[in-house]
Amino acid sequence: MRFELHAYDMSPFLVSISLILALVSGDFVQCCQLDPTFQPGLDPLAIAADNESFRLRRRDVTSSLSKTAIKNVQIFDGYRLLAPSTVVIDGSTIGVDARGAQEIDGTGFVLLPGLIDSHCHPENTTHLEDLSRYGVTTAFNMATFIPQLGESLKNQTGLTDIIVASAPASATGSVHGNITARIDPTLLIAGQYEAQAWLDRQLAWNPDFVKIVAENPGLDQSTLDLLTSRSHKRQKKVICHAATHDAVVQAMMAGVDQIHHSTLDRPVDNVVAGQILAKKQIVCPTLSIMKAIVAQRPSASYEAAREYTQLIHRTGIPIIAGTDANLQQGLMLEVPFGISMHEELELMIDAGMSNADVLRSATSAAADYWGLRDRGRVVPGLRADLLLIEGNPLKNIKATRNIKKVWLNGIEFDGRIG
Ligand SMILES: *[C@@H]1O[C@H](CO)[C@@H](O)[C@H](O)[C@H]1NC(C)=O
Ligand SMILES: *[C@@H]1O[C@H](CO)[C@@H](O)[C@H](O)[C@H]1NC(C)=O
Ligand SMILES: *[C@@H]1O[C@H](CO)[C@@H](O)[C@H](O)[C@H]1NC(C)=O
Ligand SMILES: CC(=O)N[C@H]1CO[C@H](CO)[C@@H](O)[C@@H]1O
Ligand SMILES: [Zn+2]
Repeated sequence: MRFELHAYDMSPFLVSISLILALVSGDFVQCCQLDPTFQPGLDPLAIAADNESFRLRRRDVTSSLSKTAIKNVQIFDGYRLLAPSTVVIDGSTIGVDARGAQEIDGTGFVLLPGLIDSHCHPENTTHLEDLSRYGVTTAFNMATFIPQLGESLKNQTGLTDIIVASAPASATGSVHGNITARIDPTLLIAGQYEAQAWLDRQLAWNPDFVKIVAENPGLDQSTLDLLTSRSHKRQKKVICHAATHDAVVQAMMAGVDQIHHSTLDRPVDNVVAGQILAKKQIVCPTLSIMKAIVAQRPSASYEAAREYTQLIHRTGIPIIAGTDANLQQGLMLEVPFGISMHEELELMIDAGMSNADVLRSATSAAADYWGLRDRGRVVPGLRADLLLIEGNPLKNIKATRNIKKVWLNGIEFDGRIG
């Protein structure tokens, strides 16, 4: 590896590096390089404090909550396209009664549930604004090394709703472990005997779910199994990073809830896919970052990732959309926030999914498989997380890029759209 950074430097830069490397386990260790001029040094606690002050400054944004009726609009309700009708945004939820509402003519437009990016790494409020302007109303932050930073992005009024992972569980001496070691070596797991203490420490700050890493060398099967079963006992979902064939098999065997990324070496076979299906596991292929990795490292195979996704879908395993968006100066594997979600939808279609399945994977299916009952569909009573576009995304998925308006929990995004 080329990284020469200072131990214990807790810069958010390192926080991000760790997740990108998250993708380069096993045979792909040399995939990324840093800009040699990069100067680490941002203080994550200062970012957290700033993001908290941003939250306070925006308190008044809630006053922009009002009642709006979008008339004569076609609705993709999370499952299918419905004939034109009226949708009411009443405060922070989708309402029923259009009386007294400001009207918007929705003729020629399609209204969708706000998009859900099931895998990304936002760090500051600019990232939230970028997600918001592209209609991503919920995003899952897939690695939280510093709880204060994770928490500081949650519940920011009028911006993307962020749901946060634990720190990623990784083994001493693994690719991920070596990165974790530079951020906070006390977050490493040296062997199964340390797994319970690691989990207790993470659950103490109450992350929304637990993230673990399957890689070789890495955590052994019994440690992955233990982390998974103990998390389940504490009612936490377990999401596993797996970017190679063998890592996917490990994640399957551990019984995790979701397997993230796609295989960059070779796809799994029908037998493994059948086992993933039988265990009711969910896959999030993150094709956007797989593509970014392959562009850096030609010996990694995008075709393997694509075939893997195709087989997963053909087998009937539920798929949810995620990008692995992250933005860090100096890092060669950047995937921008928000716009990447629209690219991801296109890549999933290229991997054999129908337009309707792809839209579900980014709305209703994502909400269902994450257990979010308050969103993901255009139904009265749910959060008014909505995306108004021009054009029919069931005919041409690129229509999701023609964004007209975005509402986040009932608040219309007031910055530049798209
Ligand atoms: C989210 O923020 C709003 C406005 O600041 C506040 O009223 C609400 O209690 C917060 N909700 C949570 C779950 O923190
Ligand atoms: C992690 O770092 C150790 C010590 O520098 C090194 O021996 C080991 O090869 C590294 N592991 C991987 C998988 O790169
Ligand atoms: C957030 O980080 C990006 C780099 O990814 C930077 O360009 C932007 O200025 C930062 N925003 C804030 C508010 O610090
Ligand atoms: C917009 C805002 O206030 N966000 C803050 C988040 O943290 C960064 C880094 O410290 C600040 O520059 C931003 O001002
Ligand atoms: Zn990631």
